[in-house]
Formats: sequence, structure tokens, C-alpha cells
Amino acid sequence: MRSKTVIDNGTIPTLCRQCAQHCGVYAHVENGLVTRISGNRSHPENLGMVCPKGRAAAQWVYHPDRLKGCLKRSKDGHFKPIAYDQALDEIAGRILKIKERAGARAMSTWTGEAIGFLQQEAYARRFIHAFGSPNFFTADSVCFALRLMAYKTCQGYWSYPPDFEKADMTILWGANPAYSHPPFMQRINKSRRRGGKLVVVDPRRTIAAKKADLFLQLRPGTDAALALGLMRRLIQENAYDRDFVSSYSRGFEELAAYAETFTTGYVAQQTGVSEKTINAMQHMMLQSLPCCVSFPGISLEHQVNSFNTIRAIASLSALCGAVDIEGGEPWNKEIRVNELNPLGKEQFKTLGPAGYDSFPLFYEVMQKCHSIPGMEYMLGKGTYPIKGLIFSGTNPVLTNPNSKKVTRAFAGLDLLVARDLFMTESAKLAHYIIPAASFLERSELHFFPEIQRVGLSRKVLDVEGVWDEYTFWHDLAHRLGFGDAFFPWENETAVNRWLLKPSGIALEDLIKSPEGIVYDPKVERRKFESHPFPTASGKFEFTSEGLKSCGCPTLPAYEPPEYMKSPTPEFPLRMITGSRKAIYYHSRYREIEKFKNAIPRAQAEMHADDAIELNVQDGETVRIVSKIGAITITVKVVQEGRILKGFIEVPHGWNDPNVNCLTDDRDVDPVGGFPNMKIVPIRVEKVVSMVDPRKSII
Ligand SMILES: Nc1nc2c(c(=O)[nH]1)N[C@H]1C(S)=C(S)[C@@H](COP(=O)(O)OP(=O)(O)OC[C@H]3O[C@@H](n4cnc5c(=O)[nH]c(N)nc54)[C@H](O)[C@@H]3O)O[C@H]1N2
Ligand SMILES: Nc1nc2c(c(=O)[nH]1)N[C@H]1C(S)=C(S)[C@@H](COP(=O)(O)OP(=O)(O)OC[C@H]3O[C@@H](n4cnc5c(=O)[nH]c(N)nc54)[C@H](O)[C@@H]3O)O[C@H]1N2
Ligand code: SF4
Ligand SMILES: [Mo]
Repeated sequence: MRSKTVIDNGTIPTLCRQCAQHCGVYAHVENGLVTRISGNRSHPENLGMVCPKGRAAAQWVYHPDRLKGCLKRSKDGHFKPIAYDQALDEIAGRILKIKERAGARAMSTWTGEAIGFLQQEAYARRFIHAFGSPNFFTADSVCFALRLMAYKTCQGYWSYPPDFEKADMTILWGANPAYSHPPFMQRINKSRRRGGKLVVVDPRRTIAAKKADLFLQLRPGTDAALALGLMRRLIQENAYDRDFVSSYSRGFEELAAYAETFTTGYVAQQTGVSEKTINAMQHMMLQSLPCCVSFPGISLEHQVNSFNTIRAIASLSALCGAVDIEGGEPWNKEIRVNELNPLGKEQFKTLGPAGYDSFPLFYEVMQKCHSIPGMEYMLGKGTYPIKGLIFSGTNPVLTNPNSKKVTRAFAGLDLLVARDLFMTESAKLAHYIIPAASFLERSELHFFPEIQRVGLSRKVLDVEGVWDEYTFWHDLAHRLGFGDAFFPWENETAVNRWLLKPSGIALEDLIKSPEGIVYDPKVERRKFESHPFPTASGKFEFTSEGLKSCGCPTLPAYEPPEYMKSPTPEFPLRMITGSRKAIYYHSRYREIEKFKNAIPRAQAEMHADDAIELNVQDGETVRIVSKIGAITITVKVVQEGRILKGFIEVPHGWNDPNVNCLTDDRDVDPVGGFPNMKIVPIRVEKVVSMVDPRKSII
């Protein structure tokens, strides 16, 4: 691969952008090649720690399978090289044709977590909105937005992350930061060294659970019952924050009356956790007030009562008195920077974003479109058709629910353009592929709101035959006639300078500060005492009247999961999908040799008793069948206590088998539209090997 580092030899301080943590790292350069990545000990995010993915970055960016040079799919289905300018001219021509025939709204963009949250995804949004279409999809339709919606409904902001380091007790609800957010685990460990407690609530005994002071191995989907039981105890003991409740909240009386029914006996019966353990957790919480924080993980979003479960957890923190305090759940101050989103909320809504009717609260909070109803529009079943899509930094064929439907939707589009570093299952369906730059090949702003800092990642190298996000969207916008108005900056450095302007921080100073710059030195807590909560009522909302219009209960109500209400003999087991591995990131990094050796294939983790009942052995291949599909996969029978009986864990992000062939995009949380990826009804069948008897006679 032809590439060139920005210096020939030495170290370049930058930030890792392989996950949302943005750890401070050094890229070590020898003779024009990045040879390794090490941690920056003075960076406050990670204090020198680098996870295996960070350490493997050089192998990934220099991987021989990386896409180089643009590709166009020809009529016979094969990809042929095409010059960049030619490809962009043709793409622009096709976009204009779609607009002419079906209107601007028939075009859309979709970005994934690889370029999410920061300016990279904002270019795609700016592009599609400037073109006149509201249809900007992101991975937020299956990640993070539902937590944001739930917390915003209660308190107007999401305290992400909690002040782990100074907390006296951390409750991890369906999260495993040891793998998923290593710097958070580092902070939790620090708190524990000074006596802080860790409680893990999970149906699987994870790495975090093994380390915890208390592990509650609960039945999936019953977290809200546990949270309500904890609230009941706080109220009974008169230990809740009464000043907060009387001055800054609404709906307490109703919540208290509702929580009354969540006796320890009832919670134990629902969750499957013993009364003794529940009591121990309650006792620990009473000893830790007010610094008892909660971190709801992704699993709480991937269920059908997610919105209310997360509201219940937010309400628990409020009763503990943890809202916006040191050691609690702070309301972080954001930096003032220029906004790349060209549309206000009302303008966005006026354009008729695809799927708005299905999940209006999602659109109100996110000002983005939801990919689940979006798929219907791509299949021509929406209120208007979507005929074109440019996606970047995402692999929806492996990561969105109901993969067959995603494949059908993508394959039927008039124009599909892929931006990726590798030939993915999604990219294979594209008409054009424009290879993308990695995080080491660009420079962008990063924010660390919990420490009120802004940082800048530096460009470390140039790779021939790939194009960074800014260049791509800039070049396409100029071909479509709105480049001067919306992408006037010559390069990303000029964008960075423009973004920073309102903050008063000069780009040159940021370049000189690998550990970032504090954008606001003043730390203020309990801001709700001087500013109303940014909620409908200006108070913390234990009950939210506004939810009546969505048909959602005003209280954070517990709804027992379906499998506890009625047996489904056809699908007697439940599948949890996508629990994070330390070395893979969704569908990423399968090409890295040492990772492949460590985890070469997907395996379904199963309780030994289930294996006996199903008459399957460790290592045997089985068929897992759900309402919408089937996959074959090898079984891994796990030790006693690793997973609850009746639940099977199947990882996601693999092409073969692709677990999202089993997840149903109709089985969603009614408010957030998030798909059920954690309690999927399934059955496991033995695969009878079809050995040809003639072949066995030698
Ligand atoms: N290495 C690595 N890191 C990642 C990612 C990755 O793919 N790889 N992905 C990133 C992304 S985008 C995200 S969203 C985060 C997710 O990060 P986390 O939120 O920490 O998610 P997981 O690590 O999957 O842990 C989820 C846990 O929830 C449990 N669980 C399942 N159902 C339930 C339930 O009903 N209740 C409870 N209490 N627990 C349940 C599962 O057994 C699992 O152990 O990780 C991020 N970090
Ligand atoms: N069954 C099941 N499915 C799930 C989940 C689950 O728990 N269970 N989790 C869901 C969650 S929380 C999330 S966030 C989604 C994630 O869904 P996606 O965002 O679609 O997941 P990735 O596999 O990380 O896709 C990222 C793609 O971007 C490419 N890429 C990496 N860096 C760059 C870059 O700098 N620029 C560009 N242009 N491309 C880049 C990678 O090669 C990869 O193909 O998956 C969801 N899917
Ligand atoms: S946790 Fe790992 S992948 Fe994420 S930013 Fe830090 S080093 Fe990179
Ligand atoms: Mo995610």
C-alpha cells in the first residue's frame, strides 16, 4: 500500500478514534511507517492505557485487504476500477436524476458509529440537508438514542458518563465496560481502591461481574422491577433526597404509590435473584447515598420496554440524590462551537423526515431519521420512496435487525454508494465504492464533556487511493451546486478552525496541546437550583404528562417480559445477542491476524443444563431458528453460572453466521423504535449430518 506519514521518524501525539472514548495515544513512526501505538500517560481520558484494538491500529490501517481506488459495479455484478472524478461525476448525475423523478427526499445518507458523534457524521448530515432531504440515518437508531430520550424525558440531559471515580457505588445495568469502555472501568477500579462498591446486574457473569462486590444474575428484561424495588426501599427508609423531591421534582407521590407494590418478594420472583442478594444491594445503596450512580448499558436499549426501564433507573438516581453532584451523575457543560447541522428542529420536521409518524419522540430528540421505518421507505412502502443512499462508516447488513430485509432494501435502490475501508457485506451491494480514510488519516475535534475539555486528533499519514470524509462530501456538494454555500472550507483544518471559533480557543493552541484544552474551568454542580431542568415542566419528571400522546404510561412502568407472561412452545429459549468482545467492534477487525487467532469464529454460549436437555455437545453445530430466520453455529457449553439457563448468547458482527438474520425489526420498543436484540425468542435444533453412506465405504 502506498502511504506516507506526515513525519519520517518520531512520535505523533494524537487520539484513538476506534471507539467513542478517544484515548490519548502516540503514533510511533519509523522510516515513514507507523510501527506501533502507545498510550499517552498525561491524557486524562485513559492515563496511558491502550486497549488491544488501539494497539492493533497499525495492522488495521496497513492491512493488505484495504480498499484502494474507487470501484463501480458493472452489469455482470463485478466491481471494476473507476477514476475518482469520473465516479463522483456519475454519482452526482444519478443523484440529480433521482431528484428529478422522485424529489430531493428520495436521497438519503447513513453513517455508523465508526464516524459517529463528531464532525465526520455531521458532514453527511449537512450534505443531505443542504441537498433538500431530511433523510439522515445513523447507528443511533439502534444505539444510545433511547438512553438519551429516556434521560432527557426525566431530566433534560443524559449524565454520560457518571462520575465513576468519585462515586461510592456504581451499578452497571447490562454493561460490561471492562470490554466496552476500558477507560470507564479504569475509573471504577480507582473508586474501588478507595472503598467504592461495584454492583453488576447482568444475566451473564461477565468480566465486570467477576470483579464486582455484588453480582445480580437477573432474568433479562426485569431490570425495571429491580430499580422500582430499590426506590421502594429508599422511600420506606425515608432515605431518599427529600429536599430534591419537594423542590425540584414532579410526580413523586404517584411514583411512591406505584413503587409500593415492588416488595422484595415480588422483585425476587420477577428477577430470579434471591431476596438475600436484593437486600444486600439495597443495604449497599443506603450506605452509599447520595453518591450511588447507575450506568445503563446497551442491553437496556435493545428490548421492548427499554424507554421505561431506563426512566426507572434515572428516577432511582434522582431519589438517591445523585443528580448533578460530585461523585454522582453530572450535568456536563458543553463547549460553544459552530454547528454543522444547517437545519433547525422545525425546518427538519417540515421536510417530512422518513418514519417521523412511527417514533416522533426519537425525531424530536435526535433530529435524525430512524433506520427501522427508513427501511420501509427504501422498499417503497413508506409515504414516499427513498431511492438513493450514500452510507459511510457503517455495515447495516450485519448490524441492523432483519438482515435479509436490509439486503433487499439496499439491493433495490437506484443508487447505493458505500464508503468504507474494507469490502463489507453492505459495500458489496453498492453501485459505487469510494474508499474511506481511517482515523489516522484525518484531523478532527473531540470533546470530553465530563472534564470540560476539547481535544484534536492529528493526521498521522496519507494513504493513496482513499478519500477522507470532508473531501468526499465537499467534492460531491460542489458537483451538485451547493458546495460554495455549505462546504466552502478548503480542507478539514479550515473546518476545525471555523468550528472552534465561538469557543475562543485557537486551533494553533489546540495543536500544541495533545491532552486537550479545558473549555470551561468553572465546574458548577446542582445547576438545577439556579436553572430549571430542561424538561417540559422545568422539574425532574418522575411522571411525564407529555408521554400520553405517545400512548406511553406517564410513570416509568415495569412490564414483565413476554416470555414470563406466556409460554411460546415453538420458541422455548431466548437469545441475547451482541455482548461485546474485547477485540472486535461490531463487524470490525475480523481481518486482524492475531484477533482471528484468538476468536476465529462465532459461538453460541449455552448453559450446561440446556445443552443436556437439547442433547448437544460443546463444539457441535446447531441450527438456531427465530420467527424470521435461521442460522447454523457452533455451541460453546459454558461453566456453571456463566449464563442463566434458558438464555443463549450469540455474538453479532459476523458474516457467517449473521445473527441479525434472526432479530426481528418489528419487535421494537414502542416509543424509541429500538429493536429487541436481547430477548429474542428462539429454538435450537440439532443439525443432522447428511453423510452420504456411499462415501463412508472406502
Ligand atoms: N470492544 C468493543 N467495545 C465496544 C463495542 C464493541 O463492539 N466492541 N461497541 C461499542 C458500542 S457501539 C456500544 S453501544 C457499547 C456497548 O457496551 P455495553 O453497554 O457495556 O454492552 P455489552 O458489553 O454488550 O454488555 C451488555 C451486557 O448486558 C447483558 N444483558 C443482556 N440482557 C440484559 C438485561 O435484560 N438486563 C441486564 N441488566 N443485562 C442484560 C449482557 O449479558 C451483556 O453482558 O460498547 C462499545 N464498545
Ligand atoms: N444483534 C446485534 N446487532 C447489533 C448490536 C447488538 O448488540 N446486537 N449492537 C448495535 C449497536 S449498539 C451499534 S452502535 C451498531 C453498530 O453498527 P455499525 O456502525 O454498522 O457497525 P460497524 O461494524 O462498527 O461498522 C463500521 C464500518 O465502518 C468502517 N470504518 C471504520 N472506520 C471508518 C472510518 O474512519 N471511516 C469510514 N467511512 N468507515 C470506517 C468499518 O470498516 C466498518 O465496516 O450495531 C448494532 N447491531
Ligand atoms: S478504548 Fe481502545 S479503541 Fe477505544 S479509544 Fe481507547 S484505545 Fe482506542
Ligand atoms: Mo452502540
